[in-house]
Amino acid sequence: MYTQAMDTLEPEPGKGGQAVQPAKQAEEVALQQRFDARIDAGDFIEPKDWMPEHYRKTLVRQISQHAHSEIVGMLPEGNWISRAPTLKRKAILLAKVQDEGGHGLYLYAAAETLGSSRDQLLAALHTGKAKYSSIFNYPTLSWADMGTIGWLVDGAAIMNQVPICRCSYAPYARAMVRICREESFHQRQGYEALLTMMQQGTDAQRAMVQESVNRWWWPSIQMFGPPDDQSPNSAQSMRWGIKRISNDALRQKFIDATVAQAKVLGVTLPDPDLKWNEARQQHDHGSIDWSEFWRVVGGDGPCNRERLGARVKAWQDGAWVREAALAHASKQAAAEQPACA
Ligand code: FAQ
Repeated sequence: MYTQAMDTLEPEPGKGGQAVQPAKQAEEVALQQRFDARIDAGDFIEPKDWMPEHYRKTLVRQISQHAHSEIVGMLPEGNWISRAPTLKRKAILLAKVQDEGGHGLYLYAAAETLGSSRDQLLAALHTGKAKYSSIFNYPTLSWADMGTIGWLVDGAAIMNQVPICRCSYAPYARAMVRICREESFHQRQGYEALLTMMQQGTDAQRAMVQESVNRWWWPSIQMFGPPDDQSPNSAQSMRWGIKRISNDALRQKFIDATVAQAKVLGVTLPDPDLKWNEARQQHDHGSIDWSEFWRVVGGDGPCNRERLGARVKAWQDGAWVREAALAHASKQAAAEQPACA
């Protein structure tokens, strides 16, 4: 009869399995205890440190989904670069979309430190196995959407991402510090673009801004993920210090901050139940359509197929660049080999 322990641990070659197993198990337990103690003490974990397999997998899942969101997130805005109304707005939008590509690269690099290759991560995106943020499956229908994405989508992204600067996995935390600085610029440029249209624009431009806010409000507050009691990953991720603040608490902070900004802008947030609750010192809000959220996450949003199709095409079209880069790298390596006497 095999015990479960004998099933899971290989005996060391040349040694009696029975004697070695307890030693190995004791070592695993000690490593786990040391890891837990470091997490409890607020230490950062580096790539070469021992970590539980589930911690590694959770990080690869979250960081790669985050990276995918950044590069898929380039698509709805990239769509408007050629139609920006002025050279200034075009330059800002170009820089912003380029920044999102850079964020994707930092994040793929952080995920690679956990032992998954870039090709594996991208294959998971292209085959629909890996998720990316629900928000990027909505279409950009007007120029005002460029301002609203900056204000609401980048605003929600910052609210979610600032706590990740203190994530227990150091390479992710370090990437987030740089990313958050740039996201802050993104949020401001969006707000400023909307403010310009609201304060100096025509009635048609003000109506365009309001219509855009009406479409993006609910998807933006869904970005924080499902309610805490329906979030399967939250408890463990909070325990490990990967997530520092819960989905619902971040969503509430975002709503509270955004109401005041909407007042200054002069737009109405499309939720008749949104009001200040004196007792809670927070805003109450209407119920969120979670069935729509899960539909979009499951692949059936307005633009899911188009977004994934664009990413797959970019990967296929770029094959010659990857091949050329690899050929160049191997030529360089050969040239650097010392010549034989
Ligand atoms: N969309 O148990 P939880 C940006 C999935 S970057 C799609 O709560 P978790 C910059 C979740 O993956 C925006 N799927 O999961 C930009 C899980 O499925 P799985 C991206 C979602 O991981 C701006 C399942 O639901 N930001 O915007 C979503 O603990 C403008 C159960 O959920 C990040 O990725 C969603 N919204 O918490 C770019 C930040 N929400 O994997 C261009 C880092 C949940 O078990 C233009 N990520 N799911 O199959 C996080 O903070 C977390 O992963 C959450 C989800 C909070 C997103």
